Amino acid sequence: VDANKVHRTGYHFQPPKNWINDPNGPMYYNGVYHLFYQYNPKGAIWGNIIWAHSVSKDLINWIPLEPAIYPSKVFDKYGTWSGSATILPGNKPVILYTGIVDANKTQVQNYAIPANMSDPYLRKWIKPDNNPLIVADKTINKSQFRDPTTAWMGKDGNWRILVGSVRNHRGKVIMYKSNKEFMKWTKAKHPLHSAPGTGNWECPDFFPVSLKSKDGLDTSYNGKDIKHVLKVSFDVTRFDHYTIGTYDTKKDKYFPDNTSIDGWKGLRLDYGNYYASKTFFDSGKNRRILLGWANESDTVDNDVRKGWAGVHPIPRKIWLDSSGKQLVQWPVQELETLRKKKVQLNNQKLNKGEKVEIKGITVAQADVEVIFSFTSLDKAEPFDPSWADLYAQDVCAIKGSTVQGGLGPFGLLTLASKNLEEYTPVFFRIFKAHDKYKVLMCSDASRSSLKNETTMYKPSFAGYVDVDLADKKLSLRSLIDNSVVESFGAGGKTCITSRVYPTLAIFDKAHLFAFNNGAETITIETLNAWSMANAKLH
Ligand code: DQQ
Repeated sequence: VDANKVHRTGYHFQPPKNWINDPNGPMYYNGVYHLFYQYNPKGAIWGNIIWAHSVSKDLINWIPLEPAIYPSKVFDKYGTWSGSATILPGNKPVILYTGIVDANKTQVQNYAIPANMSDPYLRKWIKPDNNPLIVADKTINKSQFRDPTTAWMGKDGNWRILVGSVRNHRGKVIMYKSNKEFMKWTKAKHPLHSAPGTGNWECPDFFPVSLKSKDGLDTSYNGKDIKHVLKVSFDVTRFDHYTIGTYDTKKDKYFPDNTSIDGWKGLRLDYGNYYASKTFFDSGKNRRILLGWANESDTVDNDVRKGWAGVHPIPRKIWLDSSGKQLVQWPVQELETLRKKKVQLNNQKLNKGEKVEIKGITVAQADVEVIFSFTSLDKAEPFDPSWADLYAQDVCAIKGSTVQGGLGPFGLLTLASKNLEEYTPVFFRIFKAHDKYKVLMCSDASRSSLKNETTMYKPSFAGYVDVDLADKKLSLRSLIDNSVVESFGAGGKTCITSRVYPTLAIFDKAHLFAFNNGAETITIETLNAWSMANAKLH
């Protein structure tokens, strides 16, 4: 096999070669989904960044187009960094992006518009000469001032956007307002929000979610029965953090609910390798869609050797959980068109130490949905109070899939070699804390590869799942794609994306098992697994 091809994805978005990072300016326009993304046309490491462009009818199969935005003017000569699209009244799309203007990485906010509105794919974009639209004033650190959001219109008819920044370790989103012409932006009196000790905030995203329905809302919607979500990418942790809160339109400020922590230990969109994400409102299907970026976790040398780096996780529908306390995400239903051969298990018991192999499909490129059940919570292990200060990830590193437990660990062993020299377990472990049960979900890369480069990143990613165990069931879905394991616990309440590089468990040498290493017997109520066809990615 061609070494460059081993870990390429079959249905997770990636171009034929070179480096990619953030999704940019996603939008649904005249029946077409547009994806722009940060791309290095010259190699497999970050640099020379342009906006590459692909379009799709289903968010799964993509048609590559020519680059849309690339350095060419004084206001973006040193780089065209991340940004967002807004569809203005009259059905006119406009892109806002960050231009790098000098070797000191001075950042300004620019706009671009389609050159030819009758081209259904909007291939060519113009950057008018009245750019930049926004430059940093003297209170702003001009090399940490980037990633404009989709604009929203307030009740006063003025547009608003956020730009990510930092001052004295206080991450913030600076708000700018413009009249309806969209061309004259002034800084608002206060940032929409900020938080101490969080470092630089990249790729902010600010959007309304419904308290009543899983449908999405237009970014400018500001009626009744909604909450707002502020998501920012923490430069320091490299995770996408969010809070749910109230947008006070009079003060033009955002107040997070105190149902989660507003900082490093708060909620994350994904507890794995997932960064610089961005949502958009899909008016075709009335849903909000989340796109993100999963970087390599192999060494830079290996990235260069294989000639590519970075993939995009599957686009996810995103909505507010009925508790109002967190978001829920699920792969877009269009993904299911790639499902081919199916195998099924029903009512299969797994006693302590048992595992069952799932055979008959291409398990290195598969979609697996499973519902586990158990008859009692009595055997749940005690939750060590000292773990309360740790990240879930640290608890997973202590209590891995082979450490026998009470209720769990149980789950899947993905991308496993025949004799388990390599495997990436995705599993649950249920603890009893003083007044409630705590469900830990792990996607543990520590034994994913026999490759042993010291700088290779093999984290024991994990998050807690805030789920009602009254029905004594837990569900898990994993999208396995050669070097991607993208998992959704409890219907998408906790999501974890891992990048792994097996050397034995590749193609038809990969195996898939369900396992239980806990004293409580676990039942696989149903397990459906499908071979996944290749998507048209290029
Ligand atoms: N990537 C872009 C920046 C952004 C960062 C540069 C996040 O605009 O802050 O490629 O990954």
